[in-house]
Formats: sequence, C-alpha cells, structure tokens
Amino acid sequence: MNVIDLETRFQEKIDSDIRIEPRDWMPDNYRHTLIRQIGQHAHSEIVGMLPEGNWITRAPSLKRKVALLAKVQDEAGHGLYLYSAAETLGGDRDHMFEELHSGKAKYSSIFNYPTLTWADMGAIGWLVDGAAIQNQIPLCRCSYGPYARAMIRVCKEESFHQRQGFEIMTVLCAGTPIQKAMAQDALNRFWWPSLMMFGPPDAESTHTAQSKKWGIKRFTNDELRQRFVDMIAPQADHLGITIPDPDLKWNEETKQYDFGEIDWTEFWQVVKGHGPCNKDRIAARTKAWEEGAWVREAALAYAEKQQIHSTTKSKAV
Ligand code: BYC
Repeated sequence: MNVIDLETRFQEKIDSDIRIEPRDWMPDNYRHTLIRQIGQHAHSEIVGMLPEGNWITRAPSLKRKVALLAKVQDEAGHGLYLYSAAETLGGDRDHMFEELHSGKAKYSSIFNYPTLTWADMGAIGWLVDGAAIQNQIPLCRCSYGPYARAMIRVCKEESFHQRQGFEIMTVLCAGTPIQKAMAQDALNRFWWPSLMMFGPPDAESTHTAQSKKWGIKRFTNDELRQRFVDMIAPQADHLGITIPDPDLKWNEETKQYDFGEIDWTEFWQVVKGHGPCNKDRIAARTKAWEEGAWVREAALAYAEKQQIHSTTKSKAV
C-alpha cells in the first residue's frame, strides 16, 4: 500500500472514531504532534507541582496539608502516565527532560506565576484545575488510545482537585474580612493567566485546525475558554467575589458571558520564558534532576541485576 492509501485509510479510521494504537500506521506529523502535545502536558504536570509544593509546609492545618500533599502527588502521577504515553509513540523520556531543563520544551504558562498566599491554593484548585478539566475532558475522546485512556483517570483526579480548591475558596469567602480579601486577591491574580491556559486565540493557533482534523483536539482554544468563563462566572457570584473584568457580562442573545480582551503580549512573554517565575521553575526542576541521579542509577542497577537473575533462573529450568 502506498503512503497516500495509508493516509486515506488512517483518516477514515479517525472519521469513524476508531482509536489509533501504538502499533498502527500513522503519519509522521500525527506522531510528532502528539509527542509535542503530550510531552508539554507531562512537563506541565511536573512543573505544576512546584507552585503548590511551595505551600505544603505552610498549609494552615493537618487536614489541609494532607489534602495538598495528595494533590501534588497526583500531579506527579499524571506526569508519569503522560511521559509513558509519549514513549508509546517513540518519544524518548531523557530527551524530553533535556528539552525541559534547557528551556526548549514548553509547559503551561500558568505555572510561571508565583503563589503568594494560602488563598492561591484555593484559586489554583478552583481555576487552574477547572481550566484543566475543560481542556482535558474532550481529550478522553482523543483519537490516540493511550493518551485518551490516561486522560480518563487524570480527569477524575482533576475534578476532585477542583472541588478541593472551591472548598478552600468557600471557607475563605465565609471567613473574616481579611480572609475574603485574600480570596479576592488570589482571583484577581489568577483570573487572566487561567484564561491564557487555553492557548492563543483561534486565529493565531498554529496547530488547532490539523489537530481537530486528526481528532486530537475536539474543540478550539476559544471554544474551551468560553465554556470555562461560563462555568466560573456563576461560581464567583456564589462565592461573593468579583472577577476582575469590567467587560464580563451575561449576553442574553448568545446565552454566554461576554468578556474582555486578554493581554496576549503578556501570554507570549511568559511562553517565551520571561514570566515572573520561569527561571525559578527551570532551576528547581534541574536541581531535582541532578540530585536524583543516584536514585536513577540505583534503580537501573537493580533492574539489571533482576534481569541477570531471571535469565540465569530460566536457563536452569
Ligand atoms: N502555555 O497552536 P496552539 C494541568 C503553545 S496542566 C504554554 O494553540 P495546541 C495541571 C503551544 O504549545 C495544563 N504554551 O497549540 C497541572 C504551541 O507551541 P509549539 C496543561 C502554550 O497544542 C497541575 C503554540 O503555543 N494542559 O492541567 O494546538 C496542576 C501555539 O498554540 C500555551 C495541557 O497540556 C500555554 N497555555 O494547543 C493543575 C493539555 N498554549 O508547540 C493543572 C494538553 C499554547 O508550536 N494540551 N501554547 O511550540 C493541549 O490541549 C494543547 O496543547 C493546548 C495548546 C490547548 C495547550
């Protein structure tokens, strides 16, 4: 079969909602697009542990500490599933780490903002995990099997995280005036960066059209961003805090919220490595990688020893 026939058959499978599995034929660019997106997603989970990890020792009670610790551990787990999913496509894990540490690989812009108060843990759970769910639920129907299956468990855990964040915000908003002000301040700082998580506007998105054709993305960046605004606006009303956007208002005709212009210059600055915490995040990951070298060496030595042991045993049988 020639490449054109293979591509036609591949697209027919996608159009009939038949999953693509690791051993199936796929166009090179489909493979590269997935390795890129899954790799960036994995890095986002791993770097995403840092702003929250910053608060584990300062969580206000044992209960809060345990819950935050579990959330950060879940994120490590998501990163590991995702690196494994990228490996099923031929992605090389060490190479992906090298790209992260050299600043070449992207990860979500949101994690380059600092977490200044405990209320930021509420805002991240509520908004950042809320945005992650909007973006990732459609990925459970992604055309590539291992990515779609990984997303099912990730989404279950993310929705638990979002509830946890909303509960922190609920307690703060029902607390003292100072606590409520902290919640408002966290919303003020995380609102616009959360909207940026969905990526550039559709008109400027380089990959959306092809990724939709291939069933990797089911919705555009702007469609998902709009759903997020529509979900969060009533929740902010319920909490009694104000979204920092004077243009945000319900539109009776479209049955959606209209909202203000996003600062795309800020977005691209952060994506290109010039956000408030980019350098700290990369430095923290590089340090962890270097300090973990002995663990990787020990695990490798153990695996090699086990392999020699099982080969000798099977020869004896
Ligand atoms: N930040 O053509 P576009 C999480 C890049 S983790 C940085 O629209 P695409 C969580 C984009 O990569 C959240 N870069 O791209 C973890 C592309 O650059 P390249 C992460 C961004 O791929 C812990 C260029 O801009 N979620 O949820 O079609 C705790 C053009 O964009 C960003 C995922 O990764 C950004 N915000 O769409 C809590 C989900 N946006 O590669 C929560 C999976 C865009 O050409 N990923 N760029 O150099 C996706 O769904 C898609 O990759 C995106 C972007 C919607 C993010």
